[in-house]
Amino acid sequence: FDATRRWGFKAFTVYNHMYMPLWFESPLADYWKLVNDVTLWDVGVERQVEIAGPDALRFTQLLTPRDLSNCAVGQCKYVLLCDENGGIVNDPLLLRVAEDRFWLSIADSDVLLWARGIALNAGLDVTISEPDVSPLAVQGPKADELAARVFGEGVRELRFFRFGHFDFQGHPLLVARSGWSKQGGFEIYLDRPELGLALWDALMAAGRDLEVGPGCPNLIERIEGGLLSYGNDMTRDNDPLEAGLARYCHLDRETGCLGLEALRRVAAEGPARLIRGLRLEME
Ligand code: THG
Repeated sequence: FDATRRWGFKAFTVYNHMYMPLWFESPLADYWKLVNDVTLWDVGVERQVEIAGPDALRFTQLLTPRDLSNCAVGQCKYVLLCDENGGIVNDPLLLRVAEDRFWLSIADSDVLLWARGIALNAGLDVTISEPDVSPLAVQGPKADELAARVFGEGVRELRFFRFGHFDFQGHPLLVARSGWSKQGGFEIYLDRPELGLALWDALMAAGRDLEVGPGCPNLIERIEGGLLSYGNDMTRDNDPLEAGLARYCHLDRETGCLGLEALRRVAAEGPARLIRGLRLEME
């Protein structure tokens, strides 16, 4: 955050009770830098909600209609969290960091309280917490080159939605091939707050000839890419089927989850409304 201030963000919003930059030069100039070069995003506001313990898989599976049985350690999945009516509570990126430990990298709503509340009466052996882990996204067509310069050539081998650990100044950092743009890139899950400035400065220095610049989730690019923003495009008043996210719901499953009956009803009747993208062809 201090680095983004130093690099001069022009506006910010509040996301998960924290400040998140909205643009640097201008939304349009930032868009072109993201699409042509590479940008660093402080997305530390995407907090991790950690679910750990012997019943971590069973409990996490209770929170989302997406089937997690085939989720390997080292894999990410985009998941919807639903309430008992099928309403979307959040749409985090899930990381299976260990056999019995998941991180939900959350959008803007209070998942820690939601999950801890559900755990009270679930009768499952889990511990739910918020580790101090702050993602830094590296997004844009030159992201592979930049990441390889800082983390080594091995980072290029990461497949989409997979993560590994890569050395930074003697400390292994979790690096995933993911990010909230369609330009490609990585997210570095910084678990050492004291290394934040060093990490930002190292990436900026290594990418000078790549024209690296500061950035943040870009409204123009993510709408063009069809990425939905929780709290803006959809809220708890929408279910995943009407949000066009049915492909992330497995309703024929045997294990129960919150909202399953409601979603099955919507699937049988067909959603009453649909959130759709619209392409305007300009002359
Ligand atoms: N990174 C991290 N946390 C996050 C986001 C992120 N938390 C909030 C928000 N973004 C979660 N929302 C999304 C939405 C879409 C994607 C990622 C996070 C995404 N979707 C791919 C797509 O649509 O092409 C693929 C999804 C899939 O096939 O599973 O990447 O960005 N840490």
